[in-house]
Amino acid sequence: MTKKKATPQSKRQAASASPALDNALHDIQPGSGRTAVSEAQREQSGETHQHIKADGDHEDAVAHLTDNFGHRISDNQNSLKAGARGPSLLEDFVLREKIFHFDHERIPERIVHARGSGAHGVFEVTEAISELTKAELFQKKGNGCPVFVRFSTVAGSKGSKDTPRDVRGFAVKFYTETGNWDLVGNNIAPFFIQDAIKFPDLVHSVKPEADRGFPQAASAHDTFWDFISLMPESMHMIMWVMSDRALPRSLRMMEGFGVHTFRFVNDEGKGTFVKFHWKPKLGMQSTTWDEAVKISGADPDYHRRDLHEAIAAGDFPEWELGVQTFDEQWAAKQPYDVLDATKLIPEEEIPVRIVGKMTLNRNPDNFFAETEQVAFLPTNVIPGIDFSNDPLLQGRLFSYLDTQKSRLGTTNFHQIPINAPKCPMHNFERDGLMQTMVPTGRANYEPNSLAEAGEDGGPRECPETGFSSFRENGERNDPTKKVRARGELFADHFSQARLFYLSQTANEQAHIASALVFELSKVGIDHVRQRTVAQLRNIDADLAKRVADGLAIDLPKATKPARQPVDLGISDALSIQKNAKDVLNGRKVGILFAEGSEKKVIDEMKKAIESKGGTAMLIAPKVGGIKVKGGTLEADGQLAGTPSVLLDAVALVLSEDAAKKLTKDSAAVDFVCDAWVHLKAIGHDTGAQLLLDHCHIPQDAEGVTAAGSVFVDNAATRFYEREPDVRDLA
Ligand code: HDE
Repeated sequence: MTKKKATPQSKRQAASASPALDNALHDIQPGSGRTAVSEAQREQSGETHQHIKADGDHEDAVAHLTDNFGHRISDNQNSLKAGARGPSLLEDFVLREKIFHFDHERIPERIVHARGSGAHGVFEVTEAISELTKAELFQKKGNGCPVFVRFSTVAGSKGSKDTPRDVRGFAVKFYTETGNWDLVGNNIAPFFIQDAIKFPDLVHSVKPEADRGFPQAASAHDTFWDFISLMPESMHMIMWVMSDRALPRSLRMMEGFGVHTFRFVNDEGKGTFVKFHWKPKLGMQSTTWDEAVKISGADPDYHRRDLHEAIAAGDFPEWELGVQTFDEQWAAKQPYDVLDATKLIPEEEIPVRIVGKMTLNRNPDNFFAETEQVAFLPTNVIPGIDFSNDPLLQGRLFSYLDTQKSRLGTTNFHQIPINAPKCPMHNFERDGLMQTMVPTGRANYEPNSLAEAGEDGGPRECPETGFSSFRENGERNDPTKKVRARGELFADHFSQARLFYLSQTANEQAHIASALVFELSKVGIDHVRQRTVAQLRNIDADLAKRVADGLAIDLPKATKPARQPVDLGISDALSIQKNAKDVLNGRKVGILFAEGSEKKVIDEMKKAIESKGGTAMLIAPKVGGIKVKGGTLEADGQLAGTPSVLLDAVALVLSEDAAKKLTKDSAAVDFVCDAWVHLKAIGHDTGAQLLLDHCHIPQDAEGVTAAGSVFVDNAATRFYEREPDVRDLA
């Protein structure tokens, strides 16, 4: 394709020929930001290009179109083809990335509350309630924080209308200094059901019917009313849903409710039940049903548009936050259960006390990034606000975290800016899909003592200011206490460690001591070695001493056990060696041979091994047919590739000449020496003696015998007695 240079004249001509290009050219005003450096022109085949002028500012990185990895794009109108009329080329990474990204633009919509409209705002405390809650936010009049609010319908899909007869979600995320607090409520005070376990049934029944996929965003159909008619507990909410509350005139004109009974906890740890209310500054207004139906045709985005336009015009929507608070004694006297989410507390019984004001003052910058990706979690509470035992609320505490994983695809959804707290957050959670944080250092666990070694040890828990669950359940019929604690006897950390150690054979104990020496020798932090040996002293004094000796350090003082260990004696069942079976089944015996070996000896040994359930493996310097005395033999494994570490016992059937030759082959020498130091049975014929001598293996050593039936028996075991001769154990 030849490029035609755009002259001012050709631009004018093109502009007059196309309204779209007219607009593009209209955009291009000197000094109007990005477009100032671009110019529009038509290519030969008529497509419009808006590109940086040849003599424009090529240093201006922001103005230049790039792919996701920062490569500048020269042509965003044409894919790369084999000739102007040829097929597209696979190497066109610009095309492929663009389409790939587009193909994956959608994420699963919310199962309920899919259609929503969001706004940013601020919350301000208008009356301190420190006597009720220790929540930092409510300690002082004038305290405040940013918020993000998402209003929603419940039943309809993401693209459904704004004005069905439906409940409206009223979810507020408070970005407080002590963490996010999500008050995820509705515009209707009671709920349909009393227990979380019924929620999937409720939602299935109201959603489009399973076989036909309709009706959309409507409760007026068989399955919903079938379910409701069998669910008398829903009748209270049904009253509200059939009322004009389900037809709000504007999202700005709805009340909001926390629905559940929550709990305030004050500085002294005293709990007070609380129900939350949002009161709109504009009061409540509704449409009529007929109006709502017609609005859904005339403007399906009626509420979203209304909210957006009001905020854009500076007519900021406002709500007051109110609380109804009461104690268990009061609750016990009511003719309903305050833990039952299908009930409300009449305001005439307990007036709503106004404690704060919320103002929505900023539209989202990006609908997807904010309104779609916002993830509310009823578990997001702050110290001073806690849950009640409402069984519906308890189910929600599980559900919301869970749903975000399938909606947003990653456990790191908290890193999406709209979900991230605006206060500092630090912990030891790591990695996972779409991780964007790059934590430094190696403290990804605690407790740790890395700080003592001059490293960053990371953050620490705080019983003073950290969230600690309200201890007394307090509710009727439930005297149990919620604690983060363990039973008393869990504090005995050493008795059974001692039982285990003392139950081992002397050789096994030496292995444990040596393993500790090895591991701790790899530890570069001195105080960690010291502390570990100090812990060992509570298990067995001798063990601690052996390890300290092995590390060449002074024996440190024992750590103080949380609970004094007791002597539990010895349990033979804990030892491997005491319970060894010494059978050949499952074990592999290698037979090393070479040219000139006795075929008969090899055949007989193979037969004897297999008759006892073992596997015999022939190994030779070469794998093909090897001439042996009495015929030819093929090996199963080549010597260099089949070291004796892969075998449980080894037999050496070699002519003297072959043995002599093998003393010069490190694979053969390692084969024999390793079998020896790994305490394996070794069988050999007279020819192989030369190789054994070369490896300094004593003639009458334990487990080293002639390659006959004794060897086959030996092959079923390991010769731990030999160990002191081959290894210096701790
Ligand atoms: Fe929800 N609810 N819900 N819900 N709910 C969701 O969470 C769920 C309940 C409410 O604008 C989901 O992030 C269960 C009561 C609102 O993003 C999901 C139960 C109340 C929103 C979920 C309930 C609500 C949701 C879908 C019974 C009023 C929209 C996507 C135990 C107090 C929040 C998501 C937003 C959203 C589950 C009951 C209000 C599936 C299991 C009661 C306002 O997790």
